[in-house]
Amino acid sequence: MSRAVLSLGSNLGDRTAHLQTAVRSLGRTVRAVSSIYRTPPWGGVEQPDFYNIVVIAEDDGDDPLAWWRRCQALEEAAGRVRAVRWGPRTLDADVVLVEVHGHAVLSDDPELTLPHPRAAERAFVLAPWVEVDPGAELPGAGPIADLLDELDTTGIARVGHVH
Ligand code: PH2
Ligand code: MG
Ligand code: MG
Repeated sequence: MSRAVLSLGSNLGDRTAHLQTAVRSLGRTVRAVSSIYRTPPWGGVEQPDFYNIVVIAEDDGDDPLAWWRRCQALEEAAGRVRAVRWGPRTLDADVVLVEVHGHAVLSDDPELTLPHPRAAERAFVLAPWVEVDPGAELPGAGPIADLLDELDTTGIARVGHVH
């Protein structure tokens, strides 16, 4: 049994539709979906605003890499092209945290580092995550609500829902 916190983002094409399709593809694993947040681009590349959500999902397996493979498949299905690091994309699907049998997985596997090494610095991850799991903690960093308090949330706004 494993539980994953996934961060999905889109800033090319129909951003809502890309998020919607991804959530549908996750199907019966989905336990919670945040509102859609419009977020200014993080990371220094000039590009359109992102739409971001956080999804909490569960499955019966205990392989954290299964979540990474699912995320890769979602990006491929959205026709993602890898051009610029931290640049524009139809869909980015990141695994933020995985718990197996209730315990957070810590991993420095270069393919899937867990928890996500930059989650604590990213209001576009923490704001939607706090909405769906306000008491959550990021191992090694602390309660996500406290982490979010430390960040600049200027320009972040809830703009809708995935249906
Ligand atoms: N994803 C990035 C780079 N910058 N900025 C926002 N606001 N949202 C994202 O999802 C995002 C980003 C690359 O993963
Ligand atoms: Mg990302
Ligand atoms: Mg990614």
